[in-house]
Amino acid sequence: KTIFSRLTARGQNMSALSLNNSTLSSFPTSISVPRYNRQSLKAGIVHVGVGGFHRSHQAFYTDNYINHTGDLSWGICGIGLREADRAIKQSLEAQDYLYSLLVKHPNGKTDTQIIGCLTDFLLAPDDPEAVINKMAAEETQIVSLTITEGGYNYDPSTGEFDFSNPDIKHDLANPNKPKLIFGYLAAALDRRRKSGQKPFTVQSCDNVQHNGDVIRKMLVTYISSYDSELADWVANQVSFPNAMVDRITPATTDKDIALAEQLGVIDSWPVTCEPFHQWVIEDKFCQQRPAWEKVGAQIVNDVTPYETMKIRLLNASHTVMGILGSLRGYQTIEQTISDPLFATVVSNFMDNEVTPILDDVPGIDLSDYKRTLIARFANPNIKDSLARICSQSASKVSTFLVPTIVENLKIGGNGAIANLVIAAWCLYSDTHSSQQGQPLEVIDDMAETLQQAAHASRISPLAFLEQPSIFGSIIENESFCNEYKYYISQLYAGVAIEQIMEAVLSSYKAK
Ligand code: CS2
Repeated sequence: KTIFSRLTARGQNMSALSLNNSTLSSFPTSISVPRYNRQSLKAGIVHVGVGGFHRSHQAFYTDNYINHTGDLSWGICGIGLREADRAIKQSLEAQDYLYSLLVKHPNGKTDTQIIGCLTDFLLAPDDPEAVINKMAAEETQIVSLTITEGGYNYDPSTGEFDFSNPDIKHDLANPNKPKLIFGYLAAALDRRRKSGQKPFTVQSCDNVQHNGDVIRKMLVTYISSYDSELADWVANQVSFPNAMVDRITPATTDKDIALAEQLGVIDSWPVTCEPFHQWVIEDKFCQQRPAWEKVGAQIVNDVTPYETMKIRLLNASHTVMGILGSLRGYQTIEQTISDPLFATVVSNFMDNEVTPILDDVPGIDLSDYKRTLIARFANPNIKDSLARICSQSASKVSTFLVPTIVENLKIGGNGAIANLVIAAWCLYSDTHSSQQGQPLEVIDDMAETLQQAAHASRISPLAFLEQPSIFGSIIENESFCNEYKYYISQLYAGVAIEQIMEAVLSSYKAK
């Protein structure tokens, strides 16, 4: 949606104030505002990908940090790499880079916090040079990323960098006008090295297992293809901390814009989120960093057990509910988890398919963690749409779910629910509709390829699995395939997803 259609959504509050520097001091005390001098902020952080999640998570932590310490060196300059980011640029620009965060509690209460730590926004397609300069600037100490699971450009079946991507070919041929993150980081780091400056830390905030290690490997591979000296310098001098990030952040709707106004803020793009938030960061920064631990982040030596737990329990359960719930005709996570059958399937998935393959997580009781997850999913005030959850499922399924399936196959563990989800995703990708025939909004860069592969299942039931970039080699596992074929035949025969779920649960009980 463009900012212009957003501005047409209005609430009913005559005393609501527009959001900009001049109104900041006039908000009522029910709305918290930055307590620091925004004009003196320096942008120590350049952040790529200013979506809702960045605004509810890293920017929220950073704003709290600045409020708490008065340290003004950690403003954030936002970067959008795609033309589609123009709308958020326009919205922020018109509001002096301020926005409101609406924290929605299960009891219906909403807290409003105006976040002030964004200082600027650059749209890369308008001026790639300005983006490279900004990253290369002395004051930039961290370049952080939320570029989504797909943005890391690796082939999940091999874990290797995908040089066949046409945008990568473009960027290698046009190093000063790149499209993707690798070209920007490479150009900026090259300038820093040549001018004798220290590099910045590259800090990933995506739901990718070992996100720091992955971005490091991809970037170094990319640069090695044309400049081995720079590649060595990056490998040795730049740090790439791994991190686990967590806060459920639904897509902003017109209702949220109206709600912000009712609460007193006229904001063309507020962000809504749940109260829960967690950030576990490895302390590997080649330059300074904000002491985010002062406002609740956990700094650890090894983030692996936390990120595995979070991705495989939270994100994967989201995918389970997203796909099964969509076929059933549900619209939101909360609606899906309120159906006892779906709640039971999700708990069984977590307990029987994921928990057995998780390592111990220091300081975390997994049963509590799972109970909290169910409560978070059920927050009636958070309307997290299944369309958001199912968007870019190709990269989500391969990141969140396939590793669990593969590990269970290795140890002979349970995998019936994950298997059913893959079969259900095939039907979903084929028909783009619920089982009752309501059309589903499918947002996936791979939608067409998925649809073709899914459609072929009508003749050759395993066709959908013949996509190694998503499923690796699970098609070679006979017992997986036999079970999968059964689900495919049921689904294509029109058997209701609830009935198949019931059957899976009773087979669990029988075991
Ligand atoms: C979701 C995540 O997009 C998804 O599939 O699972 O956006 C999830 O809400 C966040 O990772 C929560 O931290």
